[in-house]
Parts: sequence; C-alpha cells; structure tokens
Amino acid sequence: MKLTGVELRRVRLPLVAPFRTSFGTQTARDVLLLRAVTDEAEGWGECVAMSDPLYSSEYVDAAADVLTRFLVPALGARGRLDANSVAPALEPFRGHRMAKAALEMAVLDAELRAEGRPLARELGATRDRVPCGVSVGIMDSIGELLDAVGGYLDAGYVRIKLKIEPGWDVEPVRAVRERFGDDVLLQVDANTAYTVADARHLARLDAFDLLLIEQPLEEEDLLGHAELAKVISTPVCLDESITSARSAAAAITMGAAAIVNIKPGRVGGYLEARRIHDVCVAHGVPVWCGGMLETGLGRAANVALAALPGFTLPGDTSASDRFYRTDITTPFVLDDGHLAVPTGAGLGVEPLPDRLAEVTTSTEWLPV
Ligand code: OSB
Ligand code: MG
Repeated sequence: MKLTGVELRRVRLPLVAPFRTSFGTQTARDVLLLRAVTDEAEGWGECVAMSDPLYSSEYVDAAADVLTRFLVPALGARGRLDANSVAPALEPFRGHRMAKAALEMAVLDAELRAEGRPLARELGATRDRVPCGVSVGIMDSIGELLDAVGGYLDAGYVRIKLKIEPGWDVEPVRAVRERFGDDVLLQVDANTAYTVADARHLARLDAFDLLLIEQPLEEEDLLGHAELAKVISTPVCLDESITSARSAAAAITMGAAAIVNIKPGRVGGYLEARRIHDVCVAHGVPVWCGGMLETGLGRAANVALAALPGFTLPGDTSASDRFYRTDITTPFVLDDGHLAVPTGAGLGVEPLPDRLAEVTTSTEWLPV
C-alpha cells in the first residue's frame, strides 16, 4: 500500500450523563478521528486521548499536533506501507502512544479492508461475542449510585466497575454488595488516587470479594503496587502503568500486577496490545479490555481484541448507549450481556456520513 494522506477529524459527542472519576468530570467527548487514504483502500483510526492530560500525559490537541508535525510525515516518507511497519517507522519519536495507536489503527483498517480480512481474525480472536462490563462513575450520593448500578444490571451487564477515590470507596462498595448481593461480579478503579500509605485503608475492601482493584497508585509506582499487593487480598490490576509489553512483563515479574487492563490506545496500538495479551497469557495473568469512551469505531476494534482467548474477564466494552445517545456508527447493542464481534473487513463498521457530519467540529487534510 502507498499512503496518499491522512484526514484528521475532530468530533464532539455529548455524554448521556456526566462521567466522574478521581481525575475529573466529563460531560462531552472530544474525539480525534483519522482517515488514512491509501492507493488500495481507506481506513479509520480513533485516538483515545482526552481533552485534558488528566488520565495520561497525552491530550487531544497534542495528539493532533504530533501527528501533523512528525508522525504522518514520517509514515509518508516510508514509501510502501503496511500496519506492521507503522510502529518501527514512528519509533524515533518518544512517547505519544495514543497518537501512534490511532495512526496504526487507521493503516491496519485500510490494509485489512483492502484484503477483505476482519480485524478479529487478524488479531487471533477465538469468540464471536464478548461479555460486557460497565464502568460506573463517582456519584453525588449512594442512592444515585444504586439506581445507576441497578439500571446497568437490568440492561444485562455482567460485571460492574465502580470508580473510587478517597472518601468514595468502602461505603459505595458495601452499599452495592448489600443491595445487589455477592454474586455480582464487582471491581473498583481508583485511577491513581491513593498512595501506598493508604494500604491498610484499601485492605478494608478485602471483605467484599472484589474481582480486582485497578490502578490504586500512581503510574510510575510499580514497587508501591507490589508492596500493596502483599498487604491486601484483592488482586491488583494495572491500567495506567502498563504502556507496553515490556512494562507488562516488568510489572508481572515484580509482583505489581496480578491482572492487566489492556487499552490499545494507551500502549501504542492493537498490535502491541496483542503482544501484551501474549505476555500475560504466558505468565498466567488474566487480561481484560479497557475503554476510553470510544465511538463505534474504537469500540468495534476493542470488541475484536476482547475476543482473544486470554481475555478471561469481562471488559469495559459497554454498548454505545452507555455514553452516547447517538453513536457515529450503527450502534453496538447489548444482547444478553454480550456484544457481537464485527465480521466485516477491517473494523467491520464505518461512520454514518450524515451523523459524522453532524458532530464534526473540524477537519484537516494532511497530504504526504
Ligand atoms: O481508567 O478505565 C479507566 C474512562 C476514561 C479514562 C480512563 C478510564 C475510563 C473508564 C471508562 O473507566 C471506560 C469505558 O467504559 O470506556
Ligand atoms: Mg482504569
């Protein structure tokens, strides 16, 4: 394939309800989409960077900038191109994994569409549908939380993840257990809101038989997570800290991660995500697919990844209506707590042109 150019497209989607985490409250999702145009086919990429650098150091304006100045020109200079050559071509540029992941995703989609191959098959998926969990934000009251969790359970979600922070942890977990019982698959996500000095407090969660606690400590604190894991019985799962297959191997070897949340955007793409899956399987570490409020494009790819055999825990692969009243693709709809893995070539989904036009705030064409 030969790259002709890349279109950067910003879209803005309002959320159905505010989503509050330990790092902030979101009411809309400002997404950077990429359309890679090649001589053989076009492909879509979705950048998971958020508006502000609160979850990670990346943010959407920075992603657009690094793509424009460095990443797209470097790829254009390569001549012939396939998805496996994207990461090596971008390797000289430090960091910016979310921007790189979006570009690789667009090239991978174009390549697979040209060859008529579905992404799930390309990645090694072994299932045709995946069980879905849902991430539930911090609320103003326990009553509001119980209503939200009840609604998601009624919708069929097979696993509940509660966002936590100091002051919103043991009591919400206790309330959900008391109301909905011990059979609900339940886990928590702190998004780095604690320090290792909170270990004894976090051990109070041991009583609630949680599947895992996700990223209690800061991104770089692998040793702290290993220390914490010795003090609490809830399995420690890492999200923010896992940026590559190498960092996953290090975290596992150190005892910092009993479970890994794989987010393709955070690790530089779906191909590195698959390598992390392979490393974790080799170590007997369960993985699950995280989410970043993706549109139907990113969701399609996440569902394909989540269909690999090592994804033994339900992911944050919720239906389109978890965050959006109207998606930019045909919506993903929950069926008995599962989403179907797309079967069409590439991502297997495309933006609906009218809907895409409605939510677009800007476009820029980058010829190469
Ligand atoms: O930590 O998993 C996280 C959303 C934005 C940034 C970080 C996280 C999340 C979620 C929601 O928990 C995941 C989703 O359903 O898309
Ligand atoms: Mg997380």
